[in-house]
Amino acid sequence: MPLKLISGKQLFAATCAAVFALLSSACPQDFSSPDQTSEDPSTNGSWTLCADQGDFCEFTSTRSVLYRDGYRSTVKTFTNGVHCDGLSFGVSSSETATCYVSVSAASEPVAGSASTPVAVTAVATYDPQGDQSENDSAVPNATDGDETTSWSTEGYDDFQTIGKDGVGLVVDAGASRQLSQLTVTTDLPGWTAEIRAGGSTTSFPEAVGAARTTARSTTWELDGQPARYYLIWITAMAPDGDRERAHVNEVTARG
Ligand SMILES: [Ca+2]
Ligand SMILES: [Ca+2]
Repeated sequence: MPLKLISGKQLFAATCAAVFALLSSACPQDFSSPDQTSEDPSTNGSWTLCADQGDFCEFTSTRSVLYRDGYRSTVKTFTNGVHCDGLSFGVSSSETATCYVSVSAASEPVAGSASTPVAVTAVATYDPQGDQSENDSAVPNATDGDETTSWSTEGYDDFQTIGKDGVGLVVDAGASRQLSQLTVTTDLPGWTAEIRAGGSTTSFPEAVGAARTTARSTTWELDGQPARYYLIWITAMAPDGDRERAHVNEVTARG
């Protein structure tokens, strides 16, 4: 076997594995299968320690944050701080974990981060303070892959004065999962929406993306618990001829 420098933790892991094997018992998984080893922030000047497990890692703007548990690291991108726990990073929590924040603001997803496209399907509308429907037959247009087709709200004369908090379009992530971004394209920019999440197509208890006024393409950075259904909760319309509406041409997401 070639001579190889190993760290104290690797030595501990190897010793642990040997001892536990003798005892016919299982080793803690983190020590026996280091399958997610990546950066070591303690030897890399681009990271700063920001919180221990359970504490809040505070920062402004959008940064990469590294959750380090033993020699296993998981990197995700967050905006304006994040709780340092496994839930935030999609891994199991460890009492000994620590979080590191990138020194520079993140402009692109960090190489090796978990951000990947997630297929979402528009499945329903949401009009709880109205007639419980909102151009339902056009729902498929929002995720048909065709930028020229869209789902639209109904036409309103003056949405702000009719007594509704909002109307929305529901997209299905296929299973409960944590989305990091939701992007909407529209041929009618200027309406405002926040993103909410829930376990059914009729209840969205958690706000996961702050209100934004749309451009032709608008990306919400999402921060919340895993959920299957995500609601584009439209709270202000854009002028559309002599009425007000919101159009959603396409919805895409990243995990
Ligand atoms: Ca309606
Ligand atoms: Ca479309």
